[in-house]
Amino acid sequence: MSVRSKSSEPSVPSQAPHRAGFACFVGRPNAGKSTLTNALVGQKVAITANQPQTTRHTVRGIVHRPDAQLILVDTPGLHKPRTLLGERLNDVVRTTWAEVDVIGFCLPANEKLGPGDRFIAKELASIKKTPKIAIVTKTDLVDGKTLAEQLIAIDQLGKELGFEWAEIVPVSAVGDKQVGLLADLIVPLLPEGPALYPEGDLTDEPEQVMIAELIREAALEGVRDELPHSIAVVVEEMLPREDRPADKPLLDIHAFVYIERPSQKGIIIGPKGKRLKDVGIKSRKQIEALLGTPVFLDLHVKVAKDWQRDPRQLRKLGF
Ligand SMILES: Nc1nc2c(ncn2[C@@H]2O[C@H](COP(=O)(O)OP(=O)(O)OP(=O)(O)O)[C@@H](O)[C@H]2O)c(=O)[nH]1
Ligand SMILES: [Mg+2]
Repeated sequence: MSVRSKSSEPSVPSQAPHRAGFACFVGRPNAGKSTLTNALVGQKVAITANQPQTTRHTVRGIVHRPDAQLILVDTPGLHKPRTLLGERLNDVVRTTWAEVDVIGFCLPANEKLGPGDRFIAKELASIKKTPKIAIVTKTDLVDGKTLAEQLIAIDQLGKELGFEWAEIVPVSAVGDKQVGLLADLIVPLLPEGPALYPEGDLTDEPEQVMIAELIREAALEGVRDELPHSIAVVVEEMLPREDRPADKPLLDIHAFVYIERPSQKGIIIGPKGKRLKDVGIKSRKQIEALLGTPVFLDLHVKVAKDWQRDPRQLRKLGF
């Protein structure tokens, strides 16, 4: 086992060759993959929420360093699928980990290893050629003893399955602990080569998708049970408002918030439309920060009956 802490941080030799490559974060839903991706990139490229299955497609976040370009591929949480959407998401994760140079398996420090983690670890064990780093997330939530026990359990899990973790690294994305160290440990595992993305690019997400995600993130806040899974957002149109003076532009964005059943409409809209209005205000601020221009956000709620289970609806919603 090689648990790293700051004191054992490897120093990068000045003549080290430039490296560039891909590392994906996998793990159960809610393990902290997207929060860690954002912390490493230094900007929000993936939405996060205290709900499982927040991430629904792979999101690339790009870390630029003098010695390397590290492309992080944040993936949807791997889980037992209950819907066609769930199956599609799991397929996406498996395709991704077959294509990357390093796999980062995220396990929250504050939850004991469970069947879900074992299931993922078992699948990872069959990918022999790719180095696997175990990342213990959310270390700010536990004391030293709990963390130590978790590190030992993870080491043991690798041994049981017949492989050795390349590293076991405890991090806290929220507390900004050992996030830089994690990048230092991944970089030497990347192939030598020139940068793959232009300097300054932090993600390759299309603007329209990022906007839809920011709206979904705002819509997820405070909803419970099945509703988070039922929400999908699509940006239908983005147009600069006509007849505006050049120094006072306004961008009109029309978006639909989809739900699965008419009965969910009232919850999303809220009494007298208040909830939807709040979602609009909150996401508009973030969209304006992202685009650097004032925005008029027009949100409509629409029912797409049982879209998570319907192949045609899934296709329409981009899955
Ligand atoms: N205290 C603490 N909370 C964290 C940390 N990292 C993530 N969280 C919280 O854990 C929850 C889940 O985080 P996400 O980053 O959305 O988790 P995820 O693994 O991407 O989840 P899915 O996309 O659903 O698979 C959010 O409420 C985060 O704020 C951390 O380092 N410390
Ligand atoms: Mg996520």
